[in-house]
Amino acid sequence: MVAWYNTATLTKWFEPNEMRYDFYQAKHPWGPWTYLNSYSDRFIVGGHMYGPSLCAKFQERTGSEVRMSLFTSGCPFEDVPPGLYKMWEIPLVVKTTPVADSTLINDDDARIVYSGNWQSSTKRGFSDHNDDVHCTASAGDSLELTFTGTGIDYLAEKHGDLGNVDVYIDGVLKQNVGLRLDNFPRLCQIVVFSVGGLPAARHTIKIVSRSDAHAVVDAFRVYGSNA
Ligand SMILES: [Ca+2]
Repeated sequence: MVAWYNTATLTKWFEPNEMRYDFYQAKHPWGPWTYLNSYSDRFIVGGHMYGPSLCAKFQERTGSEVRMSLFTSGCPFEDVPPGLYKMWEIPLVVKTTPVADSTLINDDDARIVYSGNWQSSTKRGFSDHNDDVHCTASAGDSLELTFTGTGIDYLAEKHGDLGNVDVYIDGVLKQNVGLRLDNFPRLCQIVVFSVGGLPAARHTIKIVSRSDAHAVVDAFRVYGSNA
C-alpha cells in the first residue's frame, strides 16, 4: 500500500513542496498494515512532483521486482518553452524480497583510484550523497574500485550537461550508461548502473568517461559485504 502527500502547507497551489511516499506491507488477506519505507522526491533538484499518481495499470512483475509507473505533470522544470504542461513517466521499482545488507562508499573514499583529470566538487548544494561528487570533462578518464561483495550500485547525477560512461565489471564491459537527461531538473543519487548475483568475492568496477561532456560519480553501494 502506498500513501503519498505533500509535507508542507501549500501557500500557492502551483508551488508544490516535498512530495513523500510511504510504503506499507501486509500479508493476504490484507491487514493490518505495517510501515515499510518512505521515499521522497528530494532527489529532484529545483522542482517537485506536481499532481503525482502511481498507476497500477502499467505495473509489471519481473522476478522479485515489481515495476510501476509514477506519473507527474507540470512542475517548474527547466523546460523550453516554459509554460507547457507535460506528463512525465518515472519508473519505480518495488522489491518483494529482502535486500541484502549494503555499504555506501562515497566518491572521496581512498579505495577509489582515479586516473586522469577528475575534480572533487564539494558543497554542491544539491542532493548528492555527502554533498559532493567527482567529475571529469575528459574522455578516457577512468576510475576503479575493488570491493568484496555480491553486487554494486553506481550512484550519479543525471542532467542535461552530462555525457556517458562505460562500466566494466572484472574487466568485462557491462553497459554504456547515459548520464545526460534533457528537459528535466537535475536528479541526484540516481542508481544509473546496478549489478547483482556476483560470487561472494573480490571484484572490480571500472568506469571510463566516453565523452567530453562531464562524467560524474557520487557514490557506490556495495551489497553482501562488511566493507
Ligand atoms: Ca558523494
